[in-house]
Amino acid sequence: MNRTALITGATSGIGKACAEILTKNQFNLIITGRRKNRLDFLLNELEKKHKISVTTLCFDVRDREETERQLSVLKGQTIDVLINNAGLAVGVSSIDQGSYDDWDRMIDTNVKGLLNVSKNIIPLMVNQKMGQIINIGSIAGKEVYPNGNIYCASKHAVDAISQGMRIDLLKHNIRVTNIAPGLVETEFSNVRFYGDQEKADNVYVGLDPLTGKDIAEAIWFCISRPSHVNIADMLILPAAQASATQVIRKN
Ligand code: NDP
Ligand code: 8X3
Repeated sequence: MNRTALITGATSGIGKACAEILTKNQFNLIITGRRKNRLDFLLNELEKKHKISVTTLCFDVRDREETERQLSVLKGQTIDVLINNAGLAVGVSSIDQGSYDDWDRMIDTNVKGLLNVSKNIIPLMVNQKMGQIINIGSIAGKEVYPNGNIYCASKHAVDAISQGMRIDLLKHNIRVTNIAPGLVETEFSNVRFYGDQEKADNVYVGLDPLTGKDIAEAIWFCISRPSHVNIADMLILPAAQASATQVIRKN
């Protein structure tokens, strides 16, 4: 029987690449995001290519009531895997210059949004007596870099939440994995720089960044392990990156 995964933030980047690799491996999917046209497009594309079913749920993970309402349609379904991927960085500012609005967007999406989704899915997994949760953290959850302050704080929170989930859900046979990527070229930097594509492109100039597919393949490795194996934590960097601040660029 096909297994089922729920992926948040599947409309681009890492989440979309996860949707592609999971359907290729015969998973049925529930994909979420705020951009309905992209969700619909992905549904058509994936269902055409593979003999699987895709459900789309369009909502903002920051909206707790709406998240609960949308996810309530899943009651009674088996959810084998939850990929908590939806997230973003907004701005690159020194702590004394940052805006409340940017801080709220990051904390409300990366931390509270992840919790809003998890709170609705974990009870299903507890009932099933099995499950796997993949939280997308970051190298920014392992290190802090200049002007990364609140984004780093939000990803350190994801790292801590992954550890807490692993401890508390042990008795329920729910495996928890924290994935911590370095530089991945997606829409991430475009969002971080408020749509300034030139600034976004500069982040990756002179180096080969990771792709969403690289991260999705690592996630697939975690998901495809036998049930007695849990990959607890994975830091994945481009070969040109040694730490959050150390990269080597070609001239
Ligand atoms: P993208 O911007 O390409 O994708 C982000 C996804 O998150 C989109 O599908 C977006 O969907 C969704 N999303 C953002 N905000 C919300 C929201 N409020 N409600 C619902 N969905 C939301 O970036 P990435 O693929 O790179 O990012 C995915 C994850 O990976 C993030 O958690 C990010 O922090 C993390 N990460 C990224 C790295 C990188 O270098 N790119 C490195 C390390 C971690 P929509 O806009 O349709 O709502
Ligand atoms: C995204 C990677 O280095 O921009 O989490 O924080 S970084």
